[in-house]
Amino acid sequence: MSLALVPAPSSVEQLSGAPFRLTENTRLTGDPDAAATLSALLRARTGSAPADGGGPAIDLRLESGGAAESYRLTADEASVTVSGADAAGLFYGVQTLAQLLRRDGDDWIVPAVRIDDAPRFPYRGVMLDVARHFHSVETVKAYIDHAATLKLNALHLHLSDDQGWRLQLHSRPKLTELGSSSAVGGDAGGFYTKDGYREIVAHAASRHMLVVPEIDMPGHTHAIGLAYPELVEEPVLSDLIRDSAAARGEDLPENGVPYQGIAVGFSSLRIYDEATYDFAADVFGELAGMTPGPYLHLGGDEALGTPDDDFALFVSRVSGIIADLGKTPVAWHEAGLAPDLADTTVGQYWGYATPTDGMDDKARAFVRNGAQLILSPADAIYLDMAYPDGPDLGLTWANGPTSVRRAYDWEPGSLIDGVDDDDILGIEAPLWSETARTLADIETLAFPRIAAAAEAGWSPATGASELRTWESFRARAAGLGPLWSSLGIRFHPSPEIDWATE
Ligand code: TNX
Repeated sequence: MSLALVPAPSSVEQLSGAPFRLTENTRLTGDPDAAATLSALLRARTGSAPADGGGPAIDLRLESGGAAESYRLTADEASVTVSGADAAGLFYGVQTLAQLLRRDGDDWIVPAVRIDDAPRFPYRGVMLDVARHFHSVETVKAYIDHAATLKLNALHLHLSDDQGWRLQLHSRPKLTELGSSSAVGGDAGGFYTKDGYREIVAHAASRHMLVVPEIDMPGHTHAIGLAYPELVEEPVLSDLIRDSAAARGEDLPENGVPYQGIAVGFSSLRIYDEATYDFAADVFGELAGMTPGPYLHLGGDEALGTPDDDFALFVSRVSGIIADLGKTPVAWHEAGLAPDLADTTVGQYWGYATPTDGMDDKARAFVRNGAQLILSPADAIYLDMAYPDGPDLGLTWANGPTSVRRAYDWEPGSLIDGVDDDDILGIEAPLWSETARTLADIETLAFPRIAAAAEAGWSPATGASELRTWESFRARAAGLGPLWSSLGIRFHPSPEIDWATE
């Protein structure tokens, strides 16, 4: 029987001996943080957590020397030992242990096993768009908790877009005073206070997750104009924008009026006004001070309202502002060909799994500069795409609805010609929130496809492990249904997977 482990570990050996049996006498020993994490998982899954019994132990310990985020887990009849090379590795070993637990009659057991595991890529992210629909601190914390069970370690927050600005900044108070109250479809907006943002960052850190804040520029900036009209151009309304807005029955964007539609690519900051760069310096400067992680994302996607040369000039300057703050800029792949981009800028590729329209050229340009890429192939791991068989939720622009199988069937090392593992910082599964209003919407769109993304980021390359096939993934994911349910994750019960019921 295959063990329900996702993402697939680098090495799993099932041993022939008897399993470890949890009893009321089981002891948890070792690292207190890891013990607290395990207790919470055990309580959710089994209904109780071991007290301080005198019986066989589950020992959780730090043992330096291994690769970053790696762990080893051994279980037999006598004991379970999880040793992490660092706190993150130990946390991931504990997540694996929770996935191994299964019912045996009235008991809970851990099969006899030896696992050695380490991530393929250092960056394994999810993105949440809190601009199209605002999502509360509590919602974001729940998503962090659930994503971290899959060994994902970065949360990219898309904090601003045409529909709203979502982060309080003392340097620019009008952004939230005037630019935060709207959202798609006339729904309520909202924003994070500085303390709220810090709470998210701290909660993410407690789950070994880094927060990567994004302020999208120079397009996707309509809401900035509600606060600081002098910074923005008039909307550029292409035929496509007019036609699609009419088809959806939406109003066209108009400066000074909150935008509630879902068109993209009409807004732009003023490129030849120094006030724009003062603004970028204020915003990223204040954000740098609140963000312990190394990355600040400057956006750069779909700036269709900004002429190409102006766009190149803008992203070059703003990447320089971020680099001068001592942070590593991240930009969507469109920025790759800008001639004077800060050479540390990480690119985020959002083209298809089979690149079109030269998007791969733009992505390769970051690598030529000497930087790395984050891979987010839209028709595979854009978690906001509809399922072929799901609820009425999600968009379809990326090659139609996205099945779980399509989310799984791509390989980071062969996505973009000339981009090898060394050029890849990692993968990220974005979830844009045009249709996602609630935590349930977010989770239904994300799970189970987020598990396929996690496997692309963590597990050995396709072909390098017998576990890295759709059939294997399908069987392993099936076994996670009961764990996800016990954690309160409202996953889409996709008919592509034969879900275990217990
Ligand atoms: C594209 S791809 C976007 C977002 C939308 C999303 C909807 C990219 C970097 N930007 O502006 O929200 O599609 O799926």
